[in-house]
Amino acid sequence: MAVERTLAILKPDCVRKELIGEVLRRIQDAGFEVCALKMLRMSKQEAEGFYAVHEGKPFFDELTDFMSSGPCVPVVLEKENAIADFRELIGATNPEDAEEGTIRSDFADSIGENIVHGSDSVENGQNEAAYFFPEHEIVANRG
Ligand code: FUP
Repeated sequence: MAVERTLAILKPDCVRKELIGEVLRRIQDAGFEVCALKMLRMSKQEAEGFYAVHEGKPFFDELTDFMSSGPCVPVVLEKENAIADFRELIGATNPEDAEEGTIRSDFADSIGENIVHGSDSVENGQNEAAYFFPEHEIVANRG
């Protein structure tokens, strides 16, 4: 299986609930390699850019308000089969539908405030990582 890159974002609710350490622990325990991370607060405009694919949807304004409401922690992760494995680890978008034991099932309050983002394709994993990090800040330690 190929090593893939995914972008996780520990969202503002994750930071507010003081769950950064807990969520990163779960991610590392699941075998993901942390290749870049930082804390920042997105402007409304940056959040709109990140979620441009959802522009025009009824939840777009609320989503981008929430994502710019406080600091978040973007994290570049690598692992074999990272895209699918990470989405399995975090669970369904709506925590009510998320499998027991997943991060969203355990920690998220609602579909809008669901603790963590994960890329949904290999192409988006690359593009979303580049939204936050220049390539020279993404460091893999394998081998
Ligand atoms: P996911 O890939 O699981 O993060 O989900 P989507 O890309 O479909 O949605 C991105 C974000 O939009 C979700 F994390 C939360 C928000 N959203 C809503 O608030 N309501 C919806 O009905 C769908 C998504």
